[in-house]
Amino acid sequence: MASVRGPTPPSVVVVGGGVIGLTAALLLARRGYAVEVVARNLPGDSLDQAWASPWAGANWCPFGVDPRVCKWEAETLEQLRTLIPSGLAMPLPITRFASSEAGLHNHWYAGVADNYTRLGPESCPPGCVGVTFTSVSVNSPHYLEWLGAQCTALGVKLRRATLKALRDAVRPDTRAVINATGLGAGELEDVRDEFVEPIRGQIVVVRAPVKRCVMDATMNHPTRSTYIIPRPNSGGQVICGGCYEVGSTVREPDPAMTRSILEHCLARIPELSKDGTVEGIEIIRECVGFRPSRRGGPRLEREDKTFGGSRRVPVVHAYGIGPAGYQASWGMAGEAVKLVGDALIEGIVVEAPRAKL
Ligand code: FLA
Repeated sequence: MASVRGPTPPSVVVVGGGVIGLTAALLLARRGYAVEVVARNLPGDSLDQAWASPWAGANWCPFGVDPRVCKWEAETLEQLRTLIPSGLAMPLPITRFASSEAGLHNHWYAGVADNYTRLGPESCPPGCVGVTFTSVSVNSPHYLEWLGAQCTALGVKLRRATLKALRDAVRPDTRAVINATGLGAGELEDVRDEFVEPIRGQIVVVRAPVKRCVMDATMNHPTRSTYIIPRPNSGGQVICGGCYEVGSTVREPDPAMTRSILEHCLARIPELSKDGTVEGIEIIRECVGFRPSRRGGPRLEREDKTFGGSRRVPVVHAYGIGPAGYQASWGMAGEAVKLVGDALIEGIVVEAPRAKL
């Protein structure tokens, strides 16, 4: 991808400090842009339920067959593998169960993930299907801090601000904007995307000697699934989930769901408990986070906007990835950065035609 060198590198503003925004800022900075990230939450902040990224389970396990997302996920797995030697990403044997073949997404990533193996019926819950492969996981708060450090090392400015509109982040020298505001895209006055919606996730963070992942979508329940994801560099923390409640904004964890999550996770990975009982599981905390999703799928497109005055500025919208933020991050951010480059090469920053007096 072209880089932009020169006396005054073009200035690009990234709005949003989650995994997509920070990855886009890093890719822009690596290509020589002058980058400012403007965000309500920044790496290192304590947990805020309005900021999805630090809550994520953050493993790699595709959720569907949208060709765009599959491409982003395949590219991201390649990038995450390069972070294994440093310990930032952890290789993870994963077992995935589904109620039917449809839940295995046409096995599209059989050639992408290492050691992809279909399970026989004897290794699956009755009547279900399954596969195993080698995934990776990251410790999402740590990973965000790593992204932030990589960005600042390349001169990216991280500025904390709560914006009412994208225009509040645009400066006279801003040549392009990346809108990576997640659920914020539904609230920004000059975006107001009505398709943006939260998908509520409740998890229990426990401590246990577990180094394998199970993703079990065989519960015949519209919003529940069972997943166990060990976190690297966390002193043995394991994410136990969970639920996918579309549109729910309930912030408090439901104690009954916590119990149910632990029972289902324990049934899949007995070593979660010191004595085989739910009471023998060392609970660190219960959490509720809101996946930044979008009806119809993620939005990745350029919109040339006039922010007051006459100058039009290319805005690349990059949000709505929902539960796949980390596992699609490098691919999605990379495509957003390419759209910025294309826009600047086209010299889109032109004076709008002046009114004929
Ligand atoms: N991506 C995580 C989530 O959506 C999962 O909670 F891995 F747990 F699925």
